[in-house]
Amino acid sequence: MTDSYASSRNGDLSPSQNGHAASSPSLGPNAGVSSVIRKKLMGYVGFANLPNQVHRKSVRKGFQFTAMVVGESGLGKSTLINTLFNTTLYAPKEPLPPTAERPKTVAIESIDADIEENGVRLHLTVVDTPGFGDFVNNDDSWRPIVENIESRFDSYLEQENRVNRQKVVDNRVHACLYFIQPTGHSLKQIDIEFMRRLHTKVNLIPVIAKADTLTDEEIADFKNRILADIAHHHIHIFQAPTYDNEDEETIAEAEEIASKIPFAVVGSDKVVATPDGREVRGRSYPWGIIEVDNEEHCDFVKLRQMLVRTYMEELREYTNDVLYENWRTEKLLSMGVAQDSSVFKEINPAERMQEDRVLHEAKLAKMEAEMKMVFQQKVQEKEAKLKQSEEELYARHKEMKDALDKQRSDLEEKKRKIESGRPLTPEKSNTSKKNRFLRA
Ligand SMILES: Nc1nc2c(ncn2[C@@H]2O[C@H](COP(=O)(O)OP(=O)(O)O)[C@@H](O)[C@H]2O)c(=O)[nH]1
Ligand SMILES: [Mg+2]
Repeated sequence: MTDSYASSRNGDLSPSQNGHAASSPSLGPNAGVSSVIRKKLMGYVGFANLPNQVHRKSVRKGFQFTAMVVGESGLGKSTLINTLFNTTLYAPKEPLPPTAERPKTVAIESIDADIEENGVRLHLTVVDTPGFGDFVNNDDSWRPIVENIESRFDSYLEQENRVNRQKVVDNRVHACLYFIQPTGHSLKQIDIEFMRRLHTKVNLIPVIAKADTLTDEEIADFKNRILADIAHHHIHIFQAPTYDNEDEETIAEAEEIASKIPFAVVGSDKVVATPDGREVRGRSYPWGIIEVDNEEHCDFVKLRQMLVRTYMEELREYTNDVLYENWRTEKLLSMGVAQDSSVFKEINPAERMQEDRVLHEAKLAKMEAEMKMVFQQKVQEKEAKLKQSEEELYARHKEMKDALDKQRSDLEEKKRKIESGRPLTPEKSNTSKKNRFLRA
């Protein structure tokens, strides 16, 4: 399905209005740095053309953007998508006959469209979630949606791990428009549950559906209560980053957009004639006409600016750098593939030293224990040896003592014989020698 539209009013993708390319952090060497030294150049260098280079590349490749719409049926999701991209992405739907078999779960449907405007191509995918919140029990309505978002992450991860990464198709959901019923009260349980489950996986953009059913005052109160609920439940909705090297106009625009969240929107793909003779996209009521492109009437224009003109690139970047990256780390960890965090994370030197010291101490303790063990072993060996030689010594000592005892008894025997006057039997030469000496 290819639709081409080139209205100058909606020139969101035209090169001259391409606000997001110039403010993309991947371009700005100053982005994110708080103390930027501003210098005057002495002549023309040429890098001012950088945004155009990136832009040209993107124009050649085309932009790929995936938006998801979630909300109870009949809140105007399909109508708003048609209004946003000014095409009939969704054909008018015939209401189901009362006898028709109705689906029992949230279905996920996606529609692809190539839209071209002033030579810029946008490959748009819209993921619709019919059935969300339509059942008696909606406790698990969020589940198929989370699964869908994660399976898109899965497919991207799988492509990233391929050897050939030339043709990576990015099917990840870059933004999720969450339609809040215009009750004028506050968020419902199902809204809170959905946002709590999804806010770490997708850029959430809350919108108040069919805002033409509420008065200005009611809308202002409702917005405040919604924001309070969101803050109370620590839900993170998409916030546009701000760069400090931006001009006042851009900053003012960013503030203006931020001040309208949650956007109170009205959708219509019909053109109606106003009493003063203009042809506008809007809804006609007996008491007047509500114009979707009129900022006095609703926040539709601001929502479109955020989604298409100003922050499309930021939404894609945040999806890739934060949401997908967190999911990937968690996934790898759960698979037991521990990422060496020291490679990726910034290192705090004090923490690092502390870690090193603990490691070093553990190593020392281990060495000490080993040395003790070796020492004890050696001592035991030595003791055993000593014991053995002691026994040997003792045996020898006994032997010698026995021999001596025998000699003494022999001598005493001899002495007794001599004293009794019996002649000595010449036994040994040394005794006879001794006797000779004695005689001399
Ligand atoms: N009052 C009002 N009605 C709307 C608006 N947007 C859509 N509708 C109507 O609401 C009905 C359901 O719209 P649809 O886009 O099919 O809702 P979906 O089920 O959320 O996709 C249709 O009759 C629309 O004409 C709106 O902003 N205000
Ligand atoms: Mg629909």
